[in-house]
Amino acid sequence: MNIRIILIAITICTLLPVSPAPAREGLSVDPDTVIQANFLGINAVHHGFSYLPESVEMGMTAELRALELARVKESGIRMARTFYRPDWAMGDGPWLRPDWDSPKMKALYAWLADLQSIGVDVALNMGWWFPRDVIWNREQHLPSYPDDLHAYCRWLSASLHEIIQVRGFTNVKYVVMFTEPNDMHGNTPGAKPLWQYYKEVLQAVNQQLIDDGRRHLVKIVGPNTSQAPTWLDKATSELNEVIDIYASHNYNFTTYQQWYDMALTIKKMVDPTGKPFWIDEYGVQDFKLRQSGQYGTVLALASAAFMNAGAQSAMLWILNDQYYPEPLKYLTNGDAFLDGKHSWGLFPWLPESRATRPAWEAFVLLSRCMGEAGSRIVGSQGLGDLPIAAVTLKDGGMNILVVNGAPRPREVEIRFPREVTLPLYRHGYDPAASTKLSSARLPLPAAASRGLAFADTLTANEVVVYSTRPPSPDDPDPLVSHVPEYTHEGLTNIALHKAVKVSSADAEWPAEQLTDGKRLTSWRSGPRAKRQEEEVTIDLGSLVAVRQIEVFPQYSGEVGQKRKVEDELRLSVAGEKRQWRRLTLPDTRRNAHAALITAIQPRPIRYIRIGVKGPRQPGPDGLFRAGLGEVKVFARQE
Ligand SMILES: [Ca+2]
Repeated sequence: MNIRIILIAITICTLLPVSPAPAREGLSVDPDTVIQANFLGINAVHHGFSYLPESVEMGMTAELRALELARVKESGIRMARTFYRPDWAMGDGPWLRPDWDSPKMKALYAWLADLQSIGVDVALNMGWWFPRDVIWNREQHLPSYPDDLHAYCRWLSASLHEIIQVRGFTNVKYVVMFTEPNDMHGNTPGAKPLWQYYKEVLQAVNQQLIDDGRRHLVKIVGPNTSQAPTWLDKATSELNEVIDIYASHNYNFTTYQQWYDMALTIKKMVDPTGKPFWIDEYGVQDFKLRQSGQYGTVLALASAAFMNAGAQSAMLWILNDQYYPEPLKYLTNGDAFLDGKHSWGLFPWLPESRATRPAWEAFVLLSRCMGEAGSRIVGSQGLGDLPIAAVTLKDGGMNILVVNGAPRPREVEIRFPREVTLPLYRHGYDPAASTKLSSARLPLPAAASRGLAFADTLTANEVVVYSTRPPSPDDPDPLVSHVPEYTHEGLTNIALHKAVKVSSADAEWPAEQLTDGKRLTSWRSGPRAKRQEEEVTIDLGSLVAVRQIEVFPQYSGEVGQKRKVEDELRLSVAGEKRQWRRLTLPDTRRNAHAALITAIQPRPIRYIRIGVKGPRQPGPDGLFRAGLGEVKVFARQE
């Protein structure tokens, strides 16, 4: 141990009050050992969905889209990984001619332009499911379509040409070859082994891009396997000519050591190739943890682990809650997918709430400070429950991350093997505090140590970044997140599974389907000789202060067009005495399935009544039926 440090430690100790102080933990940074010379930062999966019809249906507006973009900028990510599939240009047919001006492609371009305007790069997923997305819109390779593979390669190459060369979205720099391809969705031609087909597809893609003179446009990322390191051995030995960046992931770890071991396994397999690797997804499935401040600490432990293992980038699953497009549009499952919305994000679906979740602020701190163009991850030595990670910046500065993984305060001393410019700014995230982020611009107590060490105290589970760089004047605030004005935070659909009375019903389309939480399942009236109004009444069971009502038309398979609501729907509400009061619904909807959303001043409501007329044209049997997909009623959760 350096004598000077001991002397300083003694001096500081003598100044402290005579209470039993916790032992000081010694951590160190070695700025001369480079672990990753081209760190691309702490990034996220953030899908280019905001302009898609599916998002518009669920309440996305120009104003909220601008807010989403402002959040992406504020988050500090430098790269977003997004879902993209052949159907966006080709619709539902099997390898139809691509329409590069389709509504979904236009939506993608608009989103890419937004990200380009704030300097965020994009890793574009070239299909999601493997091998299914090589044989778009069918589950099976059919002998009648022998050309699947080449159709896929042509689509991929043409996509890059159109997006990057024609439209100018040069921020698309990476293509991600499916997600979790080893999980096998769909089948392979002639029941070929899955790996064999994956290898063929990647080789064919590579050749197509070379033949088209487009290989330089992007780096190819693969094999994106779950349960790291499945397939990495095969990929590194058989596809090293094709893959530029290796990627793998896993979920549900909560300690530094677990995340580190996972990342180290990937590193060990990739190292002999000399190529970089990404942790292309990560997160924890525990819904309650994700809603808590503690999740911010878990993300920091993971980030420190990935950095110390030498990952070039890590991508959180997912930046914000998003509604997925077809074919996940109506998906509900036990993993936070509810009627097409995936709630794994650091902030909720914006039309529902403009709040951010507690861990958002930890992520902002990590992403903003720990990665930027030209930054290098350098060596450090910490403890399993007190990890440290450090980056040196282009301008000679340094940012150091220390995470207290223990639920008690810790005193730390951070040491250097040679004199360095010490960090002067301390940015802390305290998962238990009501104001989680704090920024100190004052010299740390250690400034007197002539650049060899500094000391600090971390609160329980605190995440701290020490930085040499003063907060930029361009930053709206030194890392302190702006939680925009409260709107609908904590609202819950209280109509879920509530009783519904209907004027008539088809036995196969019962009233319960109006409040089962899914847009896709509908109530439908009995058949009528003439078009007439049917009535549905939802009983909330007691008076509730309702803030928003959403009415979903029944699913018809119809697409596109804006529609006038006109006399199709009448919405009224009442208290215990059933004195009905009419509410106004939006007079048009963006397309056939768009929700009709009515925000109201909170008022006690027990009954919601909707009068609904079916289509003007009768069904094939000459009879008229009305229907509705779902009614959601939002109030604050008790
Ligand atoms: Ca339903």
